[in-house]
Amino acid sequence: MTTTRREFLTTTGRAGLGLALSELVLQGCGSSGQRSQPGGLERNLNLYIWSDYLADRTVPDFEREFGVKVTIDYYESNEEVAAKLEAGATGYDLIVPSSYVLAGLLAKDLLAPIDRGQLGNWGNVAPLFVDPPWDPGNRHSVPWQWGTTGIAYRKDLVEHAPTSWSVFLDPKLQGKMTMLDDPRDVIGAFLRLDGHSLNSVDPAELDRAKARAVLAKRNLKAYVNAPVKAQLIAGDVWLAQLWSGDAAQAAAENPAIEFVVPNEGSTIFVDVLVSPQSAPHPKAALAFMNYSLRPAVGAAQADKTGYATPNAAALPLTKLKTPYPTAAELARLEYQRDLGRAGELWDRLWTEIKAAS
Ligand code: SPD
Repeated sequence: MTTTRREFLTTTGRAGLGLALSELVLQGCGSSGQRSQPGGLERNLNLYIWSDYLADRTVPDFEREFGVKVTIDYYESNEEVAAKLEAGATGYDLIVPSSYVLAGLLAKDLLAPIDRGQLGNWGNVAPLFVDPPWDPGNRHSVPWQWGTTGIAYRKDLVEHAPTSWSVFLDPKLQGKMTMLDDPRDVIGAFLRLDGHSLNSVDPAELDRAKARAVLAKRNLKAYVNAPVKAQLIAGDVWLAQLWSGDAAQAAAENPAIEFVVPNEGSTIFVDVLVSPQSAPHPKAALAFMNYSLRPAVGAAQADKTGYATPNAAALPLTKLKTPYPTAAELARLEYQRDLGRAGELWDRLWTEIKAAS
């Protein structure tokens, strides 16, 4: 893996010493110390990220090259990471929420601005993710990976390939289906089924989506996120609402697993690297952001996780070249947006859906 001169200068403040310097510094100070390296790069980084969202070499290669020890914690939902930060959790240097979560965190002044002049690899970001509505000027976030929400299914077990969110209302598949443990995706799917925006704040539209979700719940085995992969692979679950990359990971283990975006449309999401204001190691966080934008790192990420890369320079290097969506495709895909005050109504409906029998 190569480091550009600009990137190297940014992260170490020195030219020409590279990997050897990192290794020397590590040997000199021990791997757990908090002293910073030459150039001010701290020696630790605390990453809080979705499960199954890292290629095998992403973190070890960063640690070795930059002389930074990375500690990783995992979460399974946007609600989990947002709640933790809003409750005052400190210690994280980087988190990876979906783009719509930013508005709430920014409103509470929980995110640190990024000095993009320090991101030598920024030019690799595809135009679709530059100056986006969720982060004007990309002041606080770096895109990590993007994907869609759809339906993963076992083509050898279900009689008909699903094409609609209405499949979850079909009692023939009772006990063999799951939906995501994610209010935005579950309620959003039933809003789309009725032809509404998955960001609706209209109480009547939301009531109908809730009623459908409650009906569907009778047919579900569970609400579950990433761990459903093993159940699909084993055949305990035949059909699951799932994110594209997790579906691709399952399909890599069992080729009878297919993934479809329903005709009514669905979510397109981008998860983004952001650094909390309270980050104890802000320079290491910035170095990781810049590292993540290298073409080879982006390509390895896409190939391992099945999620698409927002890195235009990485795309040609990927084995599975997921193209950026066309205008026609974007017409039936929606980014989730912050719901503002209607978030409370969504929370109440989700609580009622979860409590329904
Ligand atoms: N295993 C990685 C999962 C990442 C999913 N992010 C999706 C967010 C949808 N709103």
